[in-house]
Amino acid sequence: MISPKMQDAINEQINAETYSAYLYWSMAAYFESENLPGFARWMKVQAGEEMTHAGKFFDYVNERGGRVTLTAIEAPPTAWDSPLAAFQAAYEHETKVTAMINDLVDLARSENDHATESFLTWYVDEQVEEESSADDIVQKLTRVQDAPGGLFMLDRELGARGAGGGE
Ligand code: OFO
Repeated sequence: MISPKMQDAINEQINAETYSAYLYWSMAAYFESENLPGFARWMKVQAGEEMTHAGKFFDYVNERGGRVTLTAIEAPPTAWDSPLAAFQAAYEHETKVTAMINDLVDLARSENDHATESFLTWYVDEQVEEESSADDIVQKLTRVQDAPGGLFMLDRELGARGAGGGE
């Protein structure tokens, strides 16, 4: 059985992961409004991944005999100054999520909850990928900033996400 403290902390993380999905949906809407459907697709795929992250926590709490409680999701921003600003915000958001996952690991350790510590390993590894994929696009956007047409080429590349074009 999971401790009430650990359960509550994971419930907060379910909220955070759902907020991530909401944030990326909002970024998808922004990219759609900018006529960048490839960027929008990338964000929609990312939002789907975030719901998978929330769902894995949801199932885990239940598996350990805990109780999932859902709380209000904060409204995300709705616009960014540029595609680069949006991806910088995504990268910064992921570094915050990494810190939250690390806090959960610390809590699992202090609770002597080996099962949760082991379960969280997947998220620790996933965050490395989350930060790196957002940062990769920040770097690419920085490079194409002054190149006309570069943004549209990148849009084509990002539009391949989830269509055999890699995650
Ligand atoms: Fe769930 O990894 Fe992003 O936020």
